[in-house]
Amino acid sequence: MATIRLTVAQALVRFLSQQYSERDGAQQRLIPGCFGIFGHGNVAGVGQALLQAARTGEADLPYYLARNEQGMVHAAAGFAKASNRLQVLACTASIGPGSANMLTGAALATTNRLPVLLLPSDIFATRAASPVLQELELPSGYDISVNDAFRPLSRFFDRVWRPEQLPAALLGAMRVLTDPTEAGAVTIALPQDVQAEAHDWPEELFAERVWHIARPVPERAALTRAVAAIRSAKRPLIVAGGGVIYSEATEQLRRFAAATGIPVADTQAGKGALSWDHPQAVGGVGSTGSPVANALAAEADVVIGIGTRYSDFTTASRTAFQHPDVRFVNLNITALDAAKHSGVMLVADAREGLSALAAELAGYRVDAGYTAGYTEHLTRWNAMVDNAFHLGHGPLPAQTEVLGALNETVGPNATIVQAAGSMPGDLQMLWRAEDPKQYHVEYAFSCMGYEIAGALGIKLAAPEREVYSLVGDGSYLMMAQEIVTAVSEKIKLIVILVQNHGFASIGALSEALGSQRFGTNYRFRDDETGQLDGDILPVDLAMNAQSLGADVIRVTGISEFRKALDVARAATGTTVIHIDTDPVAPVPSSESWWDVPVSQVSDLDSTQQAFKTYQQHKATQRPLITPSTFSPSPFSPSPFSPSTEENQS
Ligand SMILES: Cc1ncc(C[n+]2csc(CCOP(=O)(O)OP(=O)(O)O)c2C)c(N)n1
Ligand SMILES: [Mg+2]
Repeated sequence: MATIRLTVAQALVRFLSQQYSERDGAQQRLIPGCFGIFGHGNVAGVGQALLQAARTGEADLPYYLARNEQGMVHAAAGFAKASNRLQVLACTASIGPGSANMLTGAALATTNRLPVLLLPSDIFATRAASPVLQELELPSGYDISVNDAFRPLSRFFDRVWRPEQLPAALLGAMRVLTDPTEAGAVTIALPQDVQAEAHDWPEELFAERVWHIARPVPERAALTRAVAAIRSAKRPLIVAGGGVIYSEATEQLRRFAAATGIPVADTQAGKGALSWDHPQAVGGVGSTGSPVANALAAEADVVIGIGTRYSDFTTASRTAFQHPDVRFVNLNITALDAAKHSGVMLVADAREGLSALAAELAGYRVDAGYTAGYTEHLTRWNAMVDNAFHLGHGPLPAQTEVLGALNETVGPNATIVQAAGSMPGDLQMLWRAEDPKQYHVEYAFSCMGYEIAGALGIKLAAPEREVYSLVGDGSYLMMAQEIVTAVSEKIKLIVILVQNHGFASIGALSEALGSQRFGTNYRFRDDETGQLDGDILPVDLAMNAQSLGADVIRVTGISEFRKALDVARAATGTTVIHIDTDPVAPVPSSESWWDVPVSQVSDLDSTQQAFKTYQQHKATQRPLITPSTFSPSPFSPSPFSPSTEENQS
């Protein structure tokens, strides 16, 4: 057997550069790059291997220097989401704090079902110099390091204590990264001495490998059950989630909707699965959805969830679906999601599942009266969105006007990025997505700080798109440093920094829950009240962005904002547009709810009042655990004529 002598890190880099993914016959590099920050844990191991690859060309793995390890994992997650989980970035970090900084990113990736490859460095396998700088050193076990904290956050975790373990670790990691039912963080911890250790590797470890991204087809009996359920429906509603977009099933969704007449609501991850102006697109469903979708959800007898994880925002904390006999049909690639709300489980790829359902549902169509009802509601709602986009609010503009000005000018070949604060809600309710890749809101982990770092990864995945990072002042303060990475890599971003001096979102939530906006404003501590309700702080985030190397445009109103957008679009580098908005400007109501528990006892009148309201909503919450059993209707022929073979078995 021919062997090649390389270090573990050199073998890792060479292996990664030979991995490809393939779906529908299209093949691409699985891992086209590596983010990293070096320290003593990886500088001479993975760092040396990346240098050698760049200098000699013996392996191809471009390296991007990030400014914060959490930020680089966010960038990798943004990259994976933008590439429909067909491509993945690796992230190398030093031991201790460098690796621990990746934990939040790992949790975000796994929660969002996005593949990222994390390579935290680890303590000496030989323990020759223990405790090494930044070693946790637990008395209960010397083999425990901070990297064990990745275990519950990762879909695959391995630690390479010996070089011989590397091939199995790598092959296991690639399998999980390319399995859409597993999508999440994949972690291989690399002890710092092992990274530099030489070994004779079998040559075939470095052979080109193509990982097929599966499109599982639905089980025949499950399809029969799903079809029976849908045929029984008088008021069905589709909830389109991120799985529709990752599966590139948007055309199949459009055809399925057109053939059946079933209206389509979407989730944060699914927005754009059906273009907003399609007559059956009824907008977001749930806590921050459109009142049209929520009115349909309230009366739906069969909810068809496609590629959705049914988060509490989607179900309005299980108050959205109020039909006494509501049942669910869940087309999902994972059984975890397909089983939710005791639904009829259709475990399959969204595209395959939709095609199969469409074929079996021939002849089924909702009543014209059902369609007419929501069409009229949609017209009224669209007028309300137009109004929110052109509010003429003053003296400071409303955030909805900023979003409107952007929505009306971006075009389909742009991606807007958001994650936390008041914007995700406004966006889900109001944004008119005309392309499946136009709307990128990370709302599974809703992590402040994702906005700019995630945008960087999206731009790497889709350089042809204009990428707009929408970031609140709170989120900007958590994580703005990847602007520097964008500047140094000459990656163009347009950052829209919405300054409202604190947490508009949590402030409004706090007020609604009787907590009087306590501790949600960025203000001086007032000498008299002792609270953070003094003057506005002398903090200049525009100047901060400028200091990081971005071009900065300050605007004071919507017409200036529109002009600044034109300037930013014409620019070749990263531009930050800074705009002040009114944190308490009016926003249309979703006519929905979100379960955030309120103190059951309190000395405060505001809390007591809020608790009464809370109890009223709580009474409408449903467990959604009724078994979904459907027998095929006697009036519609069974969708299959069973084969003789099946009859015999
Ligand atoms: C990392 C992280 N910490 C805390 C939260 C809880 N949280 C959600 S929104 C928010 C405030 C966001 O402020 P900003 O970015 O200014 O947006 P605004 O609410 O003003 O629109 C906080 C603290 C979070 N989502 N993520
Ligand atoms: Mg804010």
